[in-house]
Amino acid sequence: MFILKLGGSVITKKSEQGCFRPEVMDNLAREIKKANKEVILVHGAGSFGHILAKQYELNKGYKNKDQIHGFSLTHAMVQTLNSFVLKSLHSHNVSAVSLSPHSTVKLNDHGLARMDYKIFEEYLDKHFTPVTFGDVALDEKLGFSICSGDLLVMALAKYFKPEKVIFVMDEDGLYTSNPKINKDAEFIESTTIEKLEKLTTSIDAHADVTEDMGGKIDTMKNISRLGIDTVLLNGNKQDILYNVLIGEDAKCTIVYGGKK
Ligand code: IP8
Repeated sequence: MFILKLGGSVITKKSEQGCFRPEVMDNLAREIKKANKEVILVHGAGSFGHILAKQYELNKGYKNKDQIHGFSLTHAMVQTLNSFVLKSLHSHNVSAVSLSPHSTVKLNDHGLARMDYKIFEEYLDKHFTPVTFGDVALDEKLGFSICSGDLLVMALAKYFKPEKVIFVMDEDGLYTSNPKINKDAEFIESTTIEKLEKLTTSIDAHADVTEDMGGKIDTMKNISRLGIDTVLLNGNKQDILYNVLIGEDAKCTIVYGGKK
């Protein structure tokens, strides 16, 4: 089985609040259906979640009453994005079911305190495709905070030990430096986490409330420590996801799990 994270920067236009990219999502849904693999899908919040979460400083936890409203607005926005994602999956005959983190996950000081894995298992057993997403969630220490899609990916990878974790992004993968500003940046086809430690790179110029490239590299390191391979690929390009899912060659970066 595979765990796929559909990055918010691919399925939404990150600079424009609440702007979904249906044609990109439709392509990804078509490729997921065509590959016919067992998958758990996690999607980011993109411009449906990050702009409001930043405005209300939700990741700092409960500080003032206004944030309560901000929390519910942010949740409504990411739920809306999730319904767009589901609609696209359904129109491509993927039997997706939504598992919303704000009601199935409890955080503690940004970390995961509880998660209902059994419900994912049960839906998988019945041949559904579970879909979860970056959301706001209750936090035992902070009152509430942000539950990022990457946190969910990490927890699900630990529990389900998938064949691969795939991050679908708006870049081909990793470069030795930021390709947007450095023309000498070299593409990395495969690497290990030890080599990755030495690299400084930037995949996305937009700063999120939950992650930057440093955060993404930390997630990959943790997945690698589980002995699981991580793939980073471009969701804007046709058939890359499909080829990776069926084990064909495609332009992407593989971070090998464990020591290879
Ligand atoms: O886009 C963040 O999830 P991510 C969730 O996966 C919110 O980091 C509400 C900003």
